Amino acid sequence: MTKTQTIKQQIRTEGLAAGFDVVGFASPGSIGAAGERLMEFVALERYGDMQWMEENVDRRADPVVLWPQVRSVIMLGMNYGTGQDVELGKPSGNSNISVYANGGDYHSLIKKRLKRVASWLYRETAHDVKVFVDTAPVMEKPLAQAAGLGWQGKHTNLVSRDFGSWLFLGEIYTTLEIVPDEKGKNHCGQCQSCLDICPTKAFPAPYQLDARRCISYLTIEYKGHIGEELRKGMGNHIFGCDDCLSVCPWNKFASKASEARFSLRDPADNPPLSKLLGLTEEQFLKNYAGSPIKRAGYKAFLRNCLIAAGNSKKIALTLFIENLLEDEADIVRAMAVWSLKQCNPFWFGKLREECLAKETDNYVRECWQWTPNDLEKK
Ligand code: B12
Ligand code: SF4
Ligand code: SF4
Repeated sequence: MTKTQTIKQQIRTEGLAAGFDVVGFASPGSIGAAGERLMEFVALERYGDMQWMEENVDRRADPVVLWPQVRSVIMLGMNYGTGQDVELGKPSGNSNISVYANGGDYHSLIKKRLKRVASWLYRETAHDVKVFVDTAPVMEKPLAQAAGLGWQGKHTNLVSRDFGSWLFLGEIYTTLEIVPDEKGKNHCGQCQSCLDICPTKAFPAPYQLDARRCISYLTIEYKGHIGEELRKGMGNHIFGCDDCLSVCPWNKFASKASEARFSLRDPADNPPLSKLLGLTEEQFLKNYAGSPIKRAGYKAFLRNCLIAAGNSKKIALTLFIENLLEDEADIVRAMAVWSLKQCNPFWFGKLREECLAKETDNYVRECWQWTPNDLEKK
């Protein structure tokens, strides 16, 4: 056994002891065409409002440009599976919240654990280390595939034979030379369930995602008005979306996460929209302190709930929607108007003149437009 193989086994043991479920090793130059594909993604502006994606593209595209001294990348994955089928989005009076938001913020947990492994490695070998998770300019999925953790499926996320779609990724860059693992082989075959299920048609082609149409982007990252053509597909998704992940046949091998902090919330407990639409900002901040849901921000969260309410077409939500017609944020007012039109077109017609007289925002005014047919739709 060579010296690097011994240290490799020790790192794996440390990674598992720190709470990761899988550990693999890649050479920094092993992500092939991924860098060029990232450039294409940026050139086509598929990142939407995530401006940071067009910055540091060179550094993202190649780990060596990010850190010239790096010799190996240690990829670590943490299972966040629920051990049960994940509900798809649908029109409903209850919300649908992504599985990844079932627990506390995974960034801080993973970062803490990465630091534990990295400081051990530094103490053991005196080689430099850097840790990254998610937001750093690192192409985590191609690196994870290069490190043998799985493969990038047609939905673009990493699929694992052992954990299905439910792995969070984090990585340690080091100046230590480590023999890389074998690259993960693609096992998608003829399947294209993830592409077919996407309710907003966010995949222009297999392995490519247009974030601007992805519900995950729309409900978490995007803070503006959501286009009418996308609203129906959002169903009851109010934070993130797992539809393409949950239909993957490889989930049959997935297991429940051992990490209790990933299952603080019962996945079947999707709060009714009536409750969420009535939250004050203070309650929102208190309810979701330490949860990724806070990332959406209060006003965008209300906007998402209003779209879900509109899709439900439930007349019983009228009062909750009406209360938001005079909200100070135009993204909330606009979706309250749209939602009211879906749930109670008669009441929409009644309030229209009075509200239009007070409304100064052009987009919200447009939302108040209607034809007599709108009243007959219900
Ligand atoms: C930006 C981002 C998003 C954006 C864009 C997602 C995307 N697919 O690009 C949005 C907000 C939409 C998003 C959503 C989600 N995200 Co996100 N996101 C990221 C982030 C920060 C960067 C990803 C990136 O660089 N995208 C740019 C594109 C160009 O990269 P790419 O998908 O790898 O593109 C590849 C393909 O297009 C491919 N390709 C193109 N043509 C072809 C042709 C062939 C033949 C092949 C093989 C490949 C191929 O090559 C490109 C390079 O690899 C990463 C963290 C990180 N630093 O990597 C997390 C990350 C990808 N997200 C993650 C998660 C969990 C999610 C969600 C599931 C959350 C949710 N439930 O709502 C959804 C899933 C949506 C989806 N289907 O991708 C996890 C995924 C874990 C995993 N197992 O893969 C990551 C890795 C975070 C983490 N540390 O765990 N996310
Ligand atoms: S997360 Fe939802 S909206 Fe985004 S690509 Fe997957 S199925 Fe489509
Ligand atoms: S659903 Fe099918 S095509 Fe999509 S990632 Fe899973 S195996 Fe691949």
